[in-house]
Amino acid sequence: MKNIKLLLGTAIAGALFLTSCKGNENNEPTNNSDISVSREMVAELTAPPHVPTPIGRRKAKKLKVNMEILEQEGELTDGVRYNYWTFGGSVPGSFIRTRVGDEVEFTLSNHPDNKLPHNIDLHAVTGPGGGAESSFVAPGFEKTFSFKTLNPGLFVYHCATAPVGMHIANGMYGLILVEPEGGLPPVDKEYYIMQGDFYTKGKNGERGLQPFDMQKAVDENADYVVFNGSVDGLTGDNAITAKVGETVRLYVGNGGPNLVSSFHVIGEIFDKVYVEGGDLINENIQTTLIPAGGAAIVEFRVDVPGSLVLVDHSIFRAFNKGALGILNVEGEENKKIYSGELREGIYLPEGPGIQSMPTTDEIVESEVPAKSMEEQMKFGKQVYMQTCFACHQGEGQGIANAFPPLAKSDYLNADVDRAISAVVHGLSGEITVNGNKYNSVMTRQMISSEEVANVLTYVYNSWGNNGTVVTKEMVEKVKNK
Ligand code: HEC
Ligand SMILES: [Cu+2]
Repeated sequence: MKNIKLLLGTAIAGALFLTSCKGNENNEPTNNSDISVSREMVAELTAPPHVPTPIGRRKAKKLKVNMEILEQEGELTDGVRYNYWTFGGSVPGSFIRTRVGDEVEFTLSNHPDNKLPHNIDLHAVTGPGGGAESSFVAPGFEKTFSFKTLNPGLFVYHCATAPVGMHIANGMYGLILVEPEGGLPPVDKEYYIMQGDFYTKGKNGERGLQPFDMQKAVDENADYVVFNGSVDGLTGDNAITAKVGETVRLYVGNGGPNLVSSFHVIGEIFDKVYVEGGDLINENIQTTLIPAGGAAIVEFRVDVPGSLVLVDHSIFRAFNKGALGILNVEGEENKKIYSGELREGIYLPEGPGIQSMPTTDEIVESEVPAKSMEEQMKFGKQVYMQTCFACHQGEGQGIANAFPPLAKSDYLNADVDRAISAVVHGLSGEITVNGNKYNSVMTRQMISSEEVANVLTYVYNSWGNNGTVVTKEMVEKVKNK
């Protein structure tokens, strides 16, 4: 009943809107080009997941945007290096925040150390190539062009230098927000997230510096699909945060180059979605589609504490290719809204990070063995955060009645071979850990002997455990039993 009323309300509002539109059919789109600008200011640019200060009530201005292109090596996932091409040194590139009527004076500088010419096509621009033609710039040069923001909304920008797909695949995309007159309604937290697909010569997880693979890109066969430029771009230290009761607004873009995102937050419902980043507001949405080269603004209030999990709900991308992020919500439980423990722990049977391929696939032995205890702890932590974390939790505390603790676990500390076996062969049936019974299944973890040794060494040397050091040889022995 309520819904019908709502629908009717929307229909009536829609009809009104249409008629009012007709009233000024001619001056409606040109309106914003008549907004006069007063004074000049330099735009604040931010790296993801942050966004610049809201526009609020500020008047239209001449807004100077200074963007530097940097080609730089970075980490796509643990041990996997990639030569990123960036707008402003991050993937996605710096967030640009404007309002309708701003006169943007855009200076694009191509760092002298770069190897290639680049340019920028901003979807917020009305003009040839979205600025691409006027901004084409060789290494060691800069170009300035200007445009007026006519349409409010959230827009993608990207490099449009041939081969365009390759420039985008290497990370050359970002978002520009054009706020309406008076600004967007205030919220408590705002974040910047962008999905992208990556194509590497080596297969998923293969270590070393990985060159771009043109054929895989043409075939749309992505090795990685990630948020904010890398597999851990939005997890661990990069996770975003909010407090119970706060309203959260996410500016979500999709750089592609190929894949469309089915953007979803596990454990939340979007109260509002600005569909495709435009004026249309949809309400009570579970998953919103974000096209390659498109964006959406989503808003929700966080009501209960826990870790919300951001995914591309084309779900193998989330669990096997990296399209997974975390929003940590702190605050008081609200049993009226949700009664259980951290619900996403149970929903994520495969773990939050990159998962190895099914058992039919060979386990790739990593080539770079840990050279010291310190390195073993470091590599081990990486494996833990990718593979074990979702079930056994960040501090090894587990989840009551579902996943046993690894912290101070008597089961773990009593028998190292048994612990190795749990990881390499899997574990099922009733076990007792610290006096509590668990009767569940842990599947065989598809990681190399080296990684098993590292992760168990990390576990044994964390959270009050007995300090056992596990070697690759010990793992192989259990494997070959
Ligand atoms: C999909 C969830 C899941 C993942 C991922 C997972 N485990 Fe487990 N783990 C379990 C469950 C469930 C049990 C208990 C199995 C049972 O009831 O027989 C368990 C049991 C264990 C135990 C023995 C019990 C204890 O608490 O000491 C160890 C050790 C262990 N896991 C280590 C790991 C390590 C190391 C990783 C990462 C490489 C990992 N697990 C990944 C679910 C998981
Ligand atoms: Cu480029």
